[in-house]
Amino acid sequence: MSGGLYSTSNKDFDRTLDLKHVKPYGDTMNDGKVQLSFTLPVPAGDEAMEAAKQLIQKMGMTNPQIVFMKELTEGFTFVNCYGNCTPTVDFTTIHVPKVEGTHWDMHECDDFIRTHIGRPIVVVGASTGTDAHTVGIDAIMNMKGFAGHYGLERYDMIEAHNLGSQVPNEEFIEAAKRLKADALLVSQTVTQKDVHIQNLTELVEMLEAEGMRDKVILVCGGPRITHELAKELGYDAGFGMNSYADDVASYVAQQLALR
Ligand code: B12
Repeated sequence: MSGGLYSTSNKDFDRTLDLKHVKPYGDTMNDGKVQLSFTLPVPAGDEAMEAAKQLIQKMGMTNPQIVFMKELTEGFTFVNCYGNCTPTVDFTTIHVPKVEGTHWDMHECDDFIRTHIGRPIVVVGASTGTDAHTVGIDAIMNMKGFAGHYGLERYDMIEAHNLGSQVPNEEFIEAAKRLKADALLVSQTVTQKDVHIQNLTELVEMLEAEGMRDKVILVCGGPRITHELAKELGYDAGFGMNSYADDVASYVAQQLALR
């Protein structure tokens, strides 16, 4: 096989990969090996191990093995398990909606904004609602950036305002108005009981009520955010894990130029 994603030496070595029936890889193709860990609300001991075994069998796995068990606190047991997954997925039918456009680095983004917009873009970001996680939004906005990608504060042609965490939607909107934001960046990390859905939805409704929704580029991001979810909730784009300042800067600059 020549070129592309599947031209690795492993694939050339093992020709039993069937993209219509993909299952996890442990140490041989199609072995289906899965490692999972969870906590059971029962005391640590043989009965907890047996319960964990039965559970992973009920999850559709064969050859269940409990390889680690520890009492977390009285009445709670943490386990690490291995099992062989039997279901498969058809990789050839998978389609994941993604943010479209050209990806540029910081200098290319600055050049594009200078040439096509002719003024700095105002970006206001925050971790909103009750969410106290700041590391994600800081990774995108702070001067030093994250994983070798400078943050938006470093861009010559982006005026970046990072409002921090636990910013109520009302305050976020007030800041957007005061700063005349072109783009709003919302970070959401906590997804327990779908709190992110409620909070992200509330922001869209409030922006609509203020007549501001169409006047800003609205972007959300976080480890459990997908572009598909963001679009469903009324956002222009969504960025998940492994996204960086240059991804969002490229997107915002191109969108603003289009508008
Ligand atoms: C550090 C941390 C904390 C710190 C936060 C400190 C701080 N100043 O941020 C503290 C200790 C305060 C904390 C508190 C809590 N935490 Co916490 N925390 C974490 C931890 C360990 C790391 C998160 C992190 O910093 N990641 C690193 C950054 C760089 O990654 P990221 O956020 O994914 O960001 C990247 C992308 O997602 C994206 N991105 C993020 N935001 C945005 C925004 C835009 C616009 C764009 C474009 C991109 C983007 O770009 C970033 C760079 O690639 C995670 C576990 C984990 N390992 O992930 C738990 C975790 C997130 N926490 C969790 C929980 C439950 C909590 C608490 C509720 C615990 C509690 N019961 O009190 C509280 C929340 C309090 C609150 N009101 O929010 C859970 C969330 C589970 C869930 N599904 O909701 C996790 C997953 C731990 C777990 N496994 O249970 N936490």
